[in-house]
Amino acid sequence: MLGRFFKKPADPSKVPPGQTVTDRFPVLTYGPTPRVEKNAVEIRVWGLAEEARFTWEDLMRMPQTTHTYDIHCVTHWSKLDTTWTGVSVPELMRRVRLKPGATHVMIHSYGGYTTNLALEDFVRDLNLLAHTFEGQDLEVDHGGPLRLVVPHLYFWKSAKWISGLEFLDHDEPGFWERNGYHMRGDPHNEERYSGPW
Ligand SMILES: Nc1nc2c(c(=O)[nH]1)N[C@H]1C(S)=C(S)[C@@H](COP(=O)(O)O)O[C@H]1N2
Ligand SMILES: [Mo]
Repeated sequence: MLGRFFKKPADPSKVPPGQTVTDRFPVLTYGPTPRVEKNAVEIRVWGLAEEARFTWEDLMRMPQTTHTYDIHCVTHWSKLDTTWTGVSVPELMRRVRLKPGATHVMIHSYGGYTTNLALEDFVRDLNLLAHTFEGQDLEVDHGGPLRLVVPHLYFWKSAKWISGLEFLDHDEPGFWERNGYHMRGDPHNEERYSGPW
């Protein structure tokens, strides 16, 4: 039987439609890779929240969480059972004072990448500001020292080299969303692209 050639047969109910499971970890970066030292990493908060800055040290002092889950790229690969460690978004958000009316967040990255999320997609226990992948420092190509991981949406929402959170009272497209990707990006509904094209 073919099955015995696969180390770890994928449970098809876990794999969203149109996705193929890979054991590799492709790098998908638009433009140059920014290099930021750990002790230079800061998360700036502005918009509909009291302005704040969280340094690398601040983040390391927060409780750290490890999760294992699947990631799904809009270019049709999925990787199962990836293990990430970092600060959970709700843990960070306990230290952020939102202003009335905030409904969305624009995630900003070193290098200028942006991506938008509704607060209910952002503030979830499984979402991490991750610095560790499979027990090792996150490689710079994969977003090290610090990236967002939002496993329930396509992986372009998981901004690498995260640098800022801009809270908004409306939804706005980020980099890929302005270039035709879906505003939300739920892989189980195949929310890959938006618009009539
Ligand atoms: N800052 C930044 N974050 C980014 C990207 C990027 O180009 N720049 N690419 C996104 C896309 S399209 C994907 S699929 C994932 C890829 O992450 P990986 O390179 O670790 O596989 O990162 C996302 N986060
Ligand atoms: Mo992607």
